[in-house]
Amino acid sequence: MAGRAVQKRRTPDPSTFIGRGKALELRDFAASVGAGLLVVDDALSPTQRSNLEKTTGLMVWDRAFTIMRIFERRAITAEAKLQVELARLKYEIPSLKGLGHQMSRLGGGIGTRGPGETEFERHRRKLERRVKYIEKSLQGVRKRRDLHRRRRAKDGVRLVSLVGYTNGGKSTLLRSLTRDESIRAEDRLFSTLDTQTRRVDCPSAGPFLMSDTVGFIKKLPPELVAAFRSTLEEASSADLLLVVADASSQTPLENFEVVLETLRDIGADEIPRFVVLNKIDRVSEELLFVAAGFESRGEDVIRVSALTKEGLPELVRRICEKLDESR
Ligand SMILES: Nc1nc2c(ncn2[C@@H]2O[C@H](COP(=O)(O)OP(=O)(O)OP(=O)(O)O)[C@@H](O)[C@H]2O)c(=O)[nH]1
Ligand SMILES: [Mg+2]
Repeated sequence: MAGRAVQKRRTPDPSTFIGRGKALELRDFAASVGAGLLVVDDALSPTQRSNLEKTTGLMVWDRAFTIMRIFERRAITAEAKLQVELARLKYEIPSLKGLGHQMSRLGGGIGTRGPGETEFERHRRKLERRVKYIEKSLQGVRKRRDLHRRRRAKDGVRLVSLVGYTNGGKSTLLRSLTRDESIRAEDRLFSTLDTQTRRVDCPSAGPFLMSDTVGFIKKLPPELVAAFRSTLEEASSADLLLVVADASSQTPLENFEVVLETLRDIGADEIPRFVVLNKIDRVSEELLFVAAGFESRGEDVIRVSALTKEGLPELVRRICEKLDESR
């Protein structure tokens, strides 16, 4: 990153969001350090984005687009790829509308439709057909998943879902519990976009399934939430949720709020849950404080380190106990 700027305004500038003066300042700064991309940590309208690009001469990404680009790079399975593409199309089509408006104005005047507009209309229709196609394929995936879910319920297999803010350690936890090295866990945002399910054995009772899925983040673009809905909804059919919280985060309770909001959104906030306070190997005194914060909200906290495996036997014991209780 070449630099960072903060703009304080009472209201965003309708035409450039940050204001023309600030935009020119950024243009000069970018030129002096050789930067080519401006990332804005908020939502821009298509007009603001294009005006900012014109004024600064930089490529401009807003928060939604940036998160989408990260998702795009992380998507591995066909389903995740389709979901990201759908989100991107839904994000781009409205901005094309703005463009079409400009084009028709340019070509208009004599009462004929400009050649630009027809070209644009064709392009937009093509994108809209693609949206329809993707939505249909995703529906198929959802149906198959429903079928699995019903079969699982019929066979009495219990499901525990890992949820939580991105980078909290969900995948690491699943990897440690199952000793499955093929599960990817990395120090970056949205390392997991797909659902992965593994079997975990209870010491005394039968096994249960544990599934890991996409992490949550604040101000996730609505296009992405919509596209990843079926993946997020996996958690709503669980018998027990493990909300993984990073004890070493600067804002564990704020992140937890975001997670709760998402859980409410997908109808999973009434499912029994534990807060798994992870990464305790990275904190000392503060831990008491963070744990107390969760406990004062009535949460059942279990402290672990997915990395050093401290607390994991206790976690499994508590999970099995809970599943047994609710049987
Ligand atoms: N020190 C420490 N690091 C951990 C622990 N658990 C996970 N990490 C690290 O935290 C980072 C994120 O871990 P992941 O397991 O990928 O996190 P995640 O919740 O699956 O993240 P997303 O898939 O992006 O939602 C990795 O660099 C892990 O090595 C832990 O208990 N202690
Ligand atoms: Mg993960």
